[in-house]
Amino acid sequence: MSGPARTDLEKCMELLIKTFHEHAGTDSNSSTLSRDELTNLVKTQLPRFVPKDKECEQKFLDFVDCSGDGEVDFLEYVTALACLTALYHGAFTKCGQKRSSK
Ligand SMILES: [Ca+2]
Repeated sequence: MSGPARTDLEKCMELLIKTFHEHAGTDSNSSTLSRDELTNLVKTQLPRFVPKDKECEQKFLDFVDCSGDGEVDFLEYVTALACLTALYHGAFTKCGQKRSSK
């Protein structure tokens, strides 16, 4: 792609897409993440968000797989990441407020 250099946010978007396809392509269906592929993606790419126990892991997987079909498509993946980013932003902002109020 020509034109101006990619911004950090554009690079971030490309990384989201690349990460999805790298993990979705490890079984016969490369257009969705199976539960195993999603679990592997979270453990390798989002270690801070790995559920603490099997029950939490199941709830997390159910949350990401909105349609409940056992597969996570790209829209479900980016929606879950947007939600996690919002939570992370909230925690990050609270930490910043605590630091600046001292
Ligand atoms: Ca797959």
